[in-house]
Amino acid sequence: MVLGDQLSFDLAVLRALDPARDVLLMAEVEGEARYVPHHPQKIVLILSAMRHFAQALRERGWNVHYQQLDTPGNSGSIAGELQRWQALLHADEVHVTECGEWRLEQALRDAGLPLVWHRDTRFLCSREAFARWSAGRKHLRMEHFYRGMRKRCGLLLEPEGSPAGGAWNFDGDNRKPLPRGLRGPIPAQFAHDAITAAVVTLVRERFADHYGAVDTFDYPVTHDQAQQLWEHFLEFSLAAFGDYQDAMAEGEPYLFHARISAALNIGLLDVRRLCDDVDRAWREGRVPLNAAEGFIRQLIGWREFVRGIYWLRMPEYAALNYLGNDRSLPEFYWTGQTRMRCMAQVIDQTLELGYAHHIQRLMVTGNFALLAGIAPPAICEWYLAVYMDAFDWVELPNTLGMVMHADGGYLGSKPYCASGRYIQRMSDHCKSCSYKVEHAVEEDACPFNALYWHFLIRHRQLLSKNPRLALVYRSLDGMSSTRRDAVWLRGQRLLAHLDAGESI
Ligand code: FAD
Ligand code: DLZ
Ligand code: SF4
Repeated sequence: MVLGDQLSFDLAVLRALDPARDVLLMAEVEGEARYVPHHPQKIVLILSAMRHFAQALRERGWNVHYQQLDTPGNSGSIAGELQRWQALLHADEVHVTECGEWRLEQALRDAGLPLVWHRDTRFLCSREAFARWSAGRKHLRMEHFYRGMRKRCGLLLEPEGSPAGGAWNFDGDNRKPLPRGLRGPIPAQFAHDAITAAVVTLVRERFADHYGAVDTFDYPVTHDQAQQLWEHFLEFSLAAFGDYQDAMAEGEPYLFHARISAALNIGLLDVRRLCDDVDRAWREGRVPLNAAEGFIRQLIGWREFVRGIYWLRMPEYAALNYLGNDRSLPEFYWTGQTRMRCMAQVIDQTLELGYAHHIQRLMVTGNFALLAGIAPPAICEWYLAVYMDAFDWVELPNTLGMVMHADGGYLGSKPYCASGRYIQRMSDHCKSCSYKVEHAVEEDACPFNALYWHFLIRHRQLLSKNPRLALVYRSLDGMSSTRRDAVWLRGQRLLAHLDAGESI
């Protein structure tokens, strides 16, 4: 079996099997598109990339049984297709590579098939290696994991093994707001060929009930196209990636970000090659160290770290709710209909492109969900549905752990809560917002401000002992009681609007 996010020529099952003897199964199934309401472009990406990959495998001599979504008899689920084909082919063994999602892996284990599992070697740290690394540690910190990975992979090291530039992490240099007038490069775009055009038509007809635009799809669907996207990033964006990694700007969805996560997560790019290219670009003096280090940290640090945590802690991880949140997700997350300019900008581009960069996800839509006390399963479902790159192994720890602090600080040492001031510093959204970022309690006050204080007040018992929040609790305590009551009341009013199903 080759799943829709396993489109790599060096996938473990492909290496283990024999094209002269074995049969490959690839299946488009309704169930994978509907278990959350995936963005229509994400469905287009997976189905089009699967069809291209099947074609490429056949050209390499494989016998591929490819089930299209509308093939008669399609059972609608991966497990169902495997059962059907195992019976039809009288297959003695069914070989599968570790799944990206616990849900699917469990469904396959429960399907009564003669499964032979293969490790997903496309990741640099196996599930077992991560479990060994984490054993005996009370708190898992990305920075410690990352240093080990840098050494193991030999990236950005001086000849004697010390970190290039004398430090492991240059994050402090990577927080610059965008200077006025600077814009990101024109993004690489990929036109629809006949396969993609057919899939777009299919998805438009079948998934009209899902949120998000379909016609704006311009993602790479083959390995060659993904490589072009990557080279475009290396040439035009990587040098500025570090400096403006946290910046946000009106009308600039990508800035200097790579936009490679979707292609990487479905197997069209290889993480080790990406890191080697970036290491080389730095050694050849084409990009500064803070850019190269910042980028490599995301890939061998955060990406591998969150995957490790996912497999270490599933399935109980998904049920954690440290802060006891129970609020439903406001409707405007699906429509962008809110007066908050920053939220509207991120949600609109998400519906249009299936993309938002990390700081938009963390500090705008994520921060709002944290401050407003949204129930973790509701916000996790949203992130899993709307982003092109979203798979449970990477989405869940980022949302539940990093954004919502629902694991009580297992993944990150403090919640990334912030007032409107952070968004004002890192973006130009506040200038065109109908709320005033300088105000906290008035009717026109930025909702992030009162909600920020409301969040800190209502979770004082759980959060005030965190040394990384000591400063903010000191400023809360320094507030006059009249002011504190006023921000609390404004926060209460905003939350009441949300509970009444009203937009703010
Ligand atoms: P760049 O900014 O150019 O970064 C380069 C690469 O680093 C990314 O392509 C990605 O592979 C990796 N990376 C960066 N940050 C992270 C991270 N925190 N975790 C894992 N990998 C990272 N990323 C996903 O791939 N899938 C998701 O479902 C996903 N959900 C997220 C949900 C939330 C709430 C948050 C805060 C972050 C999430 N991320 C997710 C991480 C990050 O936002 C995206 O990887 C990134 O925005 C993708 O865009 P890019 O390729 O332009 O990334
Ligand atoms: C996301 C997705 C979608 C929309 N459709 C399919 C599909 O039709 N067939 C398939 O094999 N995979 C699909 N996928 C990817 C799976 O959801 C993914 O393999 C699991 O989430 C496990 O990572
Ligand atoms: Fe966002 Fe507040 Fe700024 Fe408006 S004023 S854009 S709501 S941070």
